[in-house]
Parts: sequence; C-alpha cells; structure tokens
Amino acid sequence: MTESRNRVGSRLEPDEMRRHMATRWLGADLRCLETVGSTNTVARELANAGAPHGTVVIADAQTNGRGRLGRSWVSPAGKNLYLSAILRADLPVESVPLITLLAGVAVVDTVAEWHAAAIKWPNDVLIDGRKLGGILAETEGQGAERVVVLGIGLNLNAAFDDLPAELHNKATSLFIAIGRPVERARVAGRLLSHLERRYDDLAARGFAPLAEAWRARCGMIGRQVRIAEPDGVVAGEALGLDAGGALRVRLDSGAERRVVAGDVTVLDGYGSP
Ligand code: BT5
Repeated sequence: MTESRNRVGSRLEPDEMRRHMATRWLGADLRCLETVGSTNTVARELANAGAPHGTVVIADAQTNGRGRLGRSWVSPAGKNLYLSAILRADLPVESVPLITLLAGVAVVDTVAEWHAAAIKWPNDVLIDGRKLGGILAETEGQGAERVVVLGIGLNLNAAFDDLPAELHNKATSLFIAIGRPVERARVAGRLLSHLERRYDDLAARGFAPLAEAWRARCGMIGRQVRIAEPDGVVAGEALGLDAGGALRVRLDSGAERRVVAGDVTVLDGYGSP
C-alpha cells in the first residue's frame, strides 16, 4: 500500500504490520485494540496473566495514556502509535534502565526513513527540538518473575489540531514535520524490528555497542544542560552515559556528577546529532 492510500484514522491491523516486520519473537503475539486506558496497563495485566515474552499491545486510542511521574500522554484516536511490549527480561536487573535507551535508538532508527530525529536523555525523541515521542519502561515483579513493560508513544499523523494548545510549541509529529501522512502499520512494524534487533544485541554483546549507537543519536552531548532532579537542580555540560545508563554531567565547579533521573533542559539550543 502506498502512503497516499494509507487509511489514516483506521485501526492498525496485525497482518498489515507483519508485512513490515522482520522479528522472531517480538510481536509473535500481537494485539491491536481500539480504545484502552493505557497500553502499559493492559500489557501489565496480560503479563500478570502469564502472557509470554515479546507480547505486544497496540491501541488506536488511549483515554489515560501515561508519562513519567503521573504525567499524561495525549493519545488522540487513529493518528499515532501507542505500543507496549512485554519483556520477560533475561537481562540482569541493572540492564533494565538500558531498555529505555535501547528504545530511543530504535525509535530514531525507525523514523529516520521519514525524518531525522534525536534522543534527549532519558526518554524523549525529538525532531527540531520538539517532542515526537516518549518512552515509559515500567518493571514489575522480582527475579525470574520480573517483567519489563516497555511503552512507546509516537506522534505520527497528528496535526496541531489533534494536540492541546499547551503542546503546540513543544510537540511535533511526523505529519507536521514532513507535511504528509505516514503509513502507521509500516512505522509500527519497522519499530518492532529495530527493537528486537537492539534487544538481542544488548543481551549478546552488552551495553557498549548500544551506548555508542545512543551517543550517535543523542543531540545533547557536549551541550549545556539543566536537569530538574527529584531533589534539586543540576547544571553543567552533558558528557555522556555511564555503564548503567546514567547521564554524566560536568558541573560548573568542574566536578562530575551522575544523574539517574530527571527532566533535562538543553540551554544552548538543540540540534540533530
Ligand atoms: C513520556 O513521559 O514521554 C513517556 C510517554 C509514554 C507514552 C506511551 S504511549 C504507550 C504507553 N502507554 C502509556 O500509557 N504510556 C506509554 P514524560 O517524559 O513524563 O513526558 C510527558 C510530557 O510530555 C507531558 O507532561 C506533556 O508535556 C508531553 N506530552 C504529552 N503528550 C504528548 C504527545 N502526544 N506528544 C508530545 N508531547 C506530549
């Protein structure tokens, strides 16, 4: 199907997605739903009921899409991608934060077919400094029972009218960036392919190759940043990642600091990598 014949606004069909997927295990069980509260919640419930590693939930719309720290994710119907994957991680527990970084790389590589994008640590994907997508990795359970639910929201065919006014100066979509609709099934299928490849590579070769790929797709290394942490503000130069995926920042005092969570503002503009 050509992009001009793309049925913008219709529910994603697993069979259409599979034409664009080259995966072995991710999305082998693929559930495309209409309206849900949050795909992460649906995926958690499925995981608790025993759904296997690699199960993927996609919804056409979310009424209660979640960001981090209780924030909401605007999820208009039929336009975008709202996806959650169940990962019964055979990765060590310290690798779990790396799943967010891995997803950022996979998203940037997926959308590169349409437009260049860049990662903003820890969980944003931006085009021209505006948020195209966000990642929410949540864990549940312990030991062999541990499950990671990897949620990804990506604005594909949303126009500004589909987004609330307060997002107009900080959000974008592929449609807004390139001026024509994209085939959602293709984006979704390609994304699962990139995710599986990066996941298998992380399991086989460890963090170093992923860290290198991440750095090449991150627009903020070497830039001045301000990070709102849960207990204060850190300002300095973003240096890169440490072995656990934390952001290394050189403070104005010259000291180096590891930041594990927070909201980053890039102070000196933001470009593509
Ligand atoms: C995120 O949180 O960026 C993670 C978003 C994850 C959404 C996916 S959709 C599938 C899965 N199911 C879910 O329920 N969630 C995941 P955070 O970094 O906290 O950013 C949230 C902030 O982004 C909001 O406070 C808004 O400012 C902004 N925002 C909300 N909706 C947006 C949208 N559609 N596009 C761009 N920015 C948005």
